[in-house]
Amino acid sequence: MHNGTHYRTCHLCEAMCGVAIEVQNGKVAAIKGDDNDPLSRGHICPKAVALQDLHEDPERLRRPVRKTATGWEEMSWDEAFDLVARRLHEVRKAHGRNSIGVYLGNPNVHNHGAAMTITPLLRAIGTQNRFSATSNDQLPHMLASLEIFGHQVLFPIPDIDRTDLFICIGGNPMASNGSLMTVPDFRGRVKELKKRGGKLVVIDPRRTETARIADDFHFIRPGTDALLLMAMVHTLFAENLVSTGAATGLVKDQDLLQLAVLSFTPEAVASHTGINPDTIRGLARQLATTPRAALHTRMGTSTQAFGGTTTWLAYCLNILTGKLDAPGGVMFTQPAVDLVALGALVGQAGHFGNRYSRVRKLPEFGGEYPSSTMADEILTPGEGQIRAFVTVAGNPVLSNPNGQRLDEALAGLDFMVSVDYYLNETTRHADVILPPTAALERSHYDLIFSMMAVRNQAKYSEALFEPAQDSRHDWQINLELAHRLERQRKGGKLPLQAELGWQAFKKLGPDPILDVLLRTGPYGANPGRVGGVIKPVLDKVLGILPERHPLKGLARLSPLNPQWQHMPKGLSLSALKKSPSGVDLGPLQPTLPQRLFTRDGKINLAPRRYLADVERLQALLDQPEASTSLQLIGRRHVRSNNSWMHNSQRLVKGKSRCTVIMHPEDAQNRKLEDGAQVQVQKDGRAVVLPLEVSEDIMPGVVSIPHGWGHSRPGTGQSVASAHAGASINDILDDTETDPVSGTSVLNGQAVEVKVWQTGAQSKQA
Ligand SMILES: Nc1nc2c(c(=O)[nH]1)N[C@H]1C(S)=C(S)[C@@H](COP(=O)(O)OP(=O)(O)OC[C@H]3O[C@@H](n4cnc5c(=O)[nH]c(N)nc54)[C@H](O)[C@@H]3O)O[C@H]1N2
Ligand SMILES: Nc1nc2c(c(=O)[nH]1)N[C@H]1C(S)=C(S)[C@@H](COP(=O)(O)OP(=O)(O)OC[C@H]3O[C@@H](n4cnc5c(=O)[nH]c(N)nc54)[C@H](O)[C@@H]3O)O[C@H]1N2
Ligand code: SF4
Ligand SMILES: [Mo]
Repeated sequence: MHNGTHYRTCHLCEAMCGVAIEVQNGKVAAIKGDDNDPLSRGHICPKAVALQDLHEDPERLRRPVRKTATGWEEMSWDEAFDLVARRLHEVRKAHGRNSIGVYLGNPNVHNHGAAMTITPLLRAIGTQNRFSATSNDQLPHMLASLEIFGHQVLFPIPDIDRTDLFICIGGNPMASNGSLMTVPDFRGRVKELKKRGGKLVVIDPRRTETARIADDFHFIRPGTDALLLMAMVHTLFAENLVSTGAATGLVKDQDLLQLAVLSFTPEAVASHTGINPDTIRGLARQLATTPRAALHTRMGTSTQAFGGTTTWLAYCLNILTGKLDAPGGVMFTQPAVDLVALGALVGQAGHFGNRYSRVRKLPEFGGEYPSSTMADEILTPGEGQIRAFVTVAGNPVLSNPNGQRLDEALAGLDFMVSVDYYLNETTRHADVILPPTAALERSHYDLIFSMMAVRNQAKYSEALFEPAQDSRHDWQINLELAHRLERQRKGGKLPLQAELGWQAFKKLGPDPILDVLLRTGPYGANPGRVGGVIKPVLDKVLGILPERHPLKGLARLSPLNPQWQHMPKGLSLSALKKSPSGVDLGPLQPTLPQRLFTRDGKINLAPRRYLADVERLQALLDQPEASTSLQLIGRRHVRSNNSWMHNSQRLVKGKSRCTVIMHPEDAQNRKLEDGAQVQVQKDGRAVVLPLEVSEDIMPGVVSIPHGWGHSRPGTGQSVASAHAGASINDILDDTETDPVSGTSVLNGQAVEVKVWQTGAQSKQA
């Protein structure tokens, strides 16, 4: 790369901020926000500059390494691929295809090359024992989208730039920069909302950074959001506030929903939630009577005991108040690469419960079992036990509940390979680590987060630096492994046709495919004159075909789709290269009813699996409100990114952020002082960390961030180790899952906190 400014998208979180990276003498000289990026408008957060640290980190692995009796040893790519394919194949041959487990981590969705090549790799491995970060994250949203709209990634996204009321429950976009809502510069957008006379309301067990800029804030007891939302739905029906707007005529089973909420009056749920009945009614009324309003829920409502049901109710509230598909409400996006339509075309709209995990009988979702049962599947002997493991861009020892148990499980495997560029708490168990190129050495296109952006846009970034000598991209690693595994399976040789296919894919890579997807998508090639001739004929043909005919699916995807005729056209890879700051595709547009993928074309308000959970909610109401133990919740900080950006000195410097926050009353009751080292424990597992006493957390609740705990031996991140912190997931129980969705309960588990006594301290006392 020559000296000058390079424009790209920061790939670290979901916000897709445009960055302007200045290069001098072949090195990054400065990283700033790109004012011309149509979505982020110049905004970046403190993590953006760490893109440089990540790139230059001498501890980032650059060559394949294998574990030997005397330590890690570099090896050639060819040797590494051969070894991995051979070992995996041996395990598969000896113990069956399900004896290999796979875990896919979060960064896969920030990497289009990886995302496009993971399917061939999974197919080549052939196992049903697949896991990912999804079940520790957004699974309830995917399930609700599947059940209600018929498609697992058809998410209703808050149209924040036009809303007048934004109700945020269990999300902290001031720290996270948004999730299932790609919203760079949340603060700036809230400022504009307020300038229009709008309001931000936050509901959270902690007075978060987002709560601090809110107009109204309410504490809620962890895990009781479903009760609050039931009572809000109750209020809508009781006060005749239901008005479904654009969804009118499309909604189904509204009466069943009305019946389900009957006994959940605001009075009935007040003491359990900690929110008084008038406030609950007020929230429902405001949502109903503000024409442009959106209710948004995220991690705190998703990864908890009622994650599935809470998320369903949140969807219902937006639908019942006419906010779905309405400007300023929640809307479906129309991305340039329409993975929703594409997914439906290839039969990937989603499925749930098609099979159940071996040990705990938990349901698959989209072909993956809940990650909370990963350790069970490795540790429990019997047919189908996992003996070899593949991790791709994940650190489940820190990100999965009961990380200690998983740590032990991974240590006992016959073979493990990790595609990752850090030697960390998880990859230290690998026999071979295959490190991909650094992010700045590859091109970037946000396939996934463009689907969730608060404004339609498209942006492609070319690689900033030439890949280091003898390095491999993620997509190259995935394809090479897949290819060799397929060959092994076929006894060393593939039929010519298949062999040619693999060679072509490996030669092409993801970008030419991206180009085709862009050209054939909604904003693709201009149909022009040809279209003028073909279109009327095509329309007639399509008119007589049944709704589910593949040709109809194809036409839906083509730029000829009448639904897309008003959209700007001409997107292709080369067009995007000419606009390195990105192309604005306008505000979100109404898309109902075309965008629905349910069989009957309806919006399903009362799917049976949620109705069946109402009984459990009723039981929650019958339990006593208070307990003597504390409820543990998580938190995020703007300078931290899950488990893997802690090797940047700039990000971790200063006071440790890995603390436990507790309300003064609870501290006093336990005779604990601010700054003391305390022990947080559950079922015999414990972590020790400093106490932060604060009024900003609800009494009865404590909070610890995740992704820390870098003190395990044998890792290769010295900065992170020097700022180790402790892992919340070392104490969280992996048997606690939401029965509706299989999602891990990462928020609201009961813990005890007491003073940690070192030898010296106990003598003093
Ligand atoms: N208690 C608790 N646990 C949680 C959460 C919580 O809120 N509380 N949050 C959950 C959520 S939302 C998520 S998404 C998960 C995240 O869980 P994981 O995805 O398991 O963990 P990460 O910390 O994101 O680790 C990412 C790994 O990918 C590597 N990596 C980074 N970029 C690349 C790349 O481009 N290619 C490759 N091959 N590797 C790369 C990093 O080195 C790191 O090892 O954690 C979950 N766990
Ligand atoms: N800086 C930074 N940004 C990130 C990440 C990061 O690690 N660091 N991770 C990225 C990823 S992978 C994701 S998935 C997103 C997540 O994005 P968010 O969901 O916005 O992230 P959190 O900050 O975990 O917000 C969860 C909130 O839920 C609250 N909460 C906990 N339990 C409950 C409950 O029972 N009810 C209610 N109502 N609230 C509850 C917590 O107090 C917290 O404020 O962030 C992304 N962005
Ligand atoms: S908010 Fe920060 S980490 Fe996220 S994309 Fe923007 S600059 Fe990157
Ligand atoms: Mo996540």
